[in-house]
Parts: sequence; structure tokens; C-alpha cells
Amino acid sequence: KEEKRISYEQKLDLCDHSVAQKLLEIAIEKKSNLIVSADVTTTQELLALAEKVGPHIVALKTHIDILIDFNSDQTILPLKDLAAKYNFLLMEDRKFADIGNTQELQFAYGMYKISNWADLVTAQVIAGYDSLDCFRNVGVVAILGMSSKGTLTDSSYREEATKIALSHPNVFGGVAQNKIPNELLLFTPGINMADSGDGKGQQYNTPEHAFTQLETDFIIVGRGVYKSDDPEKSALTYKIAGWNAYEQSL
Ligand code: 5IU
Repeated sequence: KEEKRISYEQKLDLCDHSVAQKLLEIAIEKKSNLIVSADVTTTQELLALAEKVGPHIVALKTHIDILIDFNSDQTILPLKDLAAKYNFLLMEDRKFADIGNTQELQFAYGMYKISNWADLVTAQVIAGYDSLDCFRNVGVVAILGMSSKGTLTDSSYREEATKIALSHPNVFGGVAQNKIPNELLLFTPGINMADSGDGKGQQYNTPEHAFTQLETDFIIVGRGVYKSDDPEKSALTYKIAGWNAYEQSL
């Protein structure tokens, strides 16, 4: 057998960012490495999904700006209650990609006020190291590589992006389709057990691929869960598949 990946317990010693620690603790406690991507467009669907999948996930990934009826009191307050009730974190997949000053405004102002409720956010690193300084009190997951066909995140880009992710204190993880250093937590979207793509450029792999080939830490599943007839059952299926794949990769 190939060299073994390191366990979540070992990662707890290696990754000292408080959000990384929290995610790892939840993973160990729930025996889950599943993040559900809640790409739904109404508050009602978002809350219903969070209620169903909450017990099975370590984090709920949002695209808060696709909601047609966002309202801080009616969307964020109940979402935070569900996160507390079922012990999962809120990951806003904002993919910040501007200069630091603009990102700081996008993070704290506008109607979404992401800095008030997100535990972790995704950010591009294309604007350079200093652009990430504004994300205080939150964990940053840097976009290192993308899952879509024809992405421009080639190996030299990924290498430079990984250097920024490793060195910036606000960053504790990366989104990628390749192995990254153990000091970072790896998040892998593009996971679906039924489809190989979506006809719009998305490319899917299985949980087994993500754990065995990429030594990922967390799988991110969107349509595989929220489009299924029974999202709770599907979340449980992906949770078990992800956990089995993790254990087999140890
Ligand atoms: N997402 C990807 N690929 C990436 C990155 C983010 O799919 O490389 I960076 C997001 C997009 C969507 C979710 O919110 O992850 C995947 O959803 P589906 O499982 O429905 O394809």
C-alpha cells in the first residue's frame, strides 16, 4: 500500500487556526467529513435543508447572494440557531477576488454582512498576500484549484497560491483537486456518486477518489444532496461513504 495519510487527530496537532481545530473536532465527534453545499435560492429551502442535513455535516456551505429573499433576521438568525443546534459551521463560499480594501467592504458591509455570521469564507488569492489581511475573526479557505473543465488554475498558479495559503495566518485550508501540504486542510468539491459531470463544465469524482488519491479532509456535495428526493438520506449516504473512504485511506 502507498504511504498513509495523516488522521484528523494528527491534523489537530498540526493545524492551529481556531476554525481548523473546530472543524476537526466536529469531524471526529460526528464521524463526518461532509460539507453540504446549499445552493438553493429561497430562505425556506435553505433552512429546510439545514434542518435535514444538519446532524450529518461538519459545515454548511452557502452562496448567500443567490437567495431571492435574503433577510438578516429571517435568514441568518434561524440559520445560526440550526448551526448551534446541530453543531456545524457556516462556510460562505464568497470567493473574494479583489484588492484588500474592496474585500474588506464586501466582507463587512452591504446587506449580507458576512463578517457577522460566517465561521469561514472562501477567497481567491489572486490579489496577493496582503489582500487576505482583512479577514479577521474568520477562517479563510483559499481557492488553489478548481474542479471545472478548462480551469486556469494550472500547476504553477497552484504552487504560488499554495505558498500564500501556507504563509498567511488567516488561511487554514485550501480548495483543490490535488494534494496539498498537511499543514492545510483540504476541501474538495466536485463530488457526486451518480454523475460524472453536469453539462456546464463541472467534473465529478467519487469520495473514494478524493480520499485515496487527494488525501482530502472534507468533501463538498451540492446537487448530490439537495437535488435528491430525500436530502437527509443522501447526506447520510455521503457521510458514510466519506467516512469509510477516509478510514480506508489511513
Ligand atoms: N465549487 C465547485 N468547484 C470548485 C470550487 C467551488 O464545484 O472548484 I473553488 C462549488 C460550486 C458549488 C459546489 O457551490 O461547490 C458544488 O456543487 P455541486 O456538487 O452541485 O456540483
